[in-house]
Amino acid sequence: MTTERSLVLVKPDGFARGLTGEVIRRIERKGYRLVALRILTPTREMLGQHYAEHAEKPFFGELVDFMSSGPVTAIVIEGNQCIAGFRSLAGTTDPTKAAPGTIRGDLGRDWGQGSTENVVHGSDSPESAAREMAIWFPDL
Ligand code: IDP
Ligand code: MG
Repeated sequence: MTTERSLVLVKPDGFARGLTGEVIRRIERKGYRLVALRILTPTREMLGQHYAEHAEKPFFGELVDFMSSGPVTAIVIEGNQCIAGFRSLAGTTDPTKAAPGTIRGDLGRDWGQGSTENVVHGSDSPESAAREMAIWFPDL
C-alpha cells in the first residue's frame, strides 16, 4: 500500500474557463481525497522553483508568462498511488495528442502556443510532490 500525496494545479487556462470544478469532480470520482486547496496567482519566483527542471528549455519563458498570467487552483490530493493515478487522469502533456477520456484530452486543445496551455499540472514522483507541496502549501 502506497498512500501518497500529489500536487495538482488547475492552470490559468483551466481556471479562466471555469474548469476547476470539473477537474475536482474527476479527482473525487476517481476516489482520491482533497487535502488542501487554494486559489492564487503564482509569482514568477514560485514558478522558477516549481519548474526548475525546465529552466534551460526553450519554452521556459513562455511557460512562466502563461502560468503567472492569472489565478490557478492549487490542490493537494491523497490516495494510494495518486501520483501515477492523477498523471493517468491528466493525460499526456500535449493536449492535441492527449487521449479522449483524459482531462487534457477532453478539456484541452492547442490555443496557439502548442503544449503550453494544457489545463492541469500533476506531480511526477514522490520527490517532486514533496518539493512542490512545500512551494504551494508551505504551512501544510
Ligand atoms: P507535464 O506537465 O506533462 O509533466 P513537462 O514536460 O514537465 O510536462 O512540462 C511542463 C509544462 O511545460 C507542461 O505541462 C506544459 O505546460 C509546458 N510544456 C512542456 N513541453 C512544452 C513544449 O514543447 N512547448 C511548450 N510548452 C511545453
Ligand atoms: Mg512535468
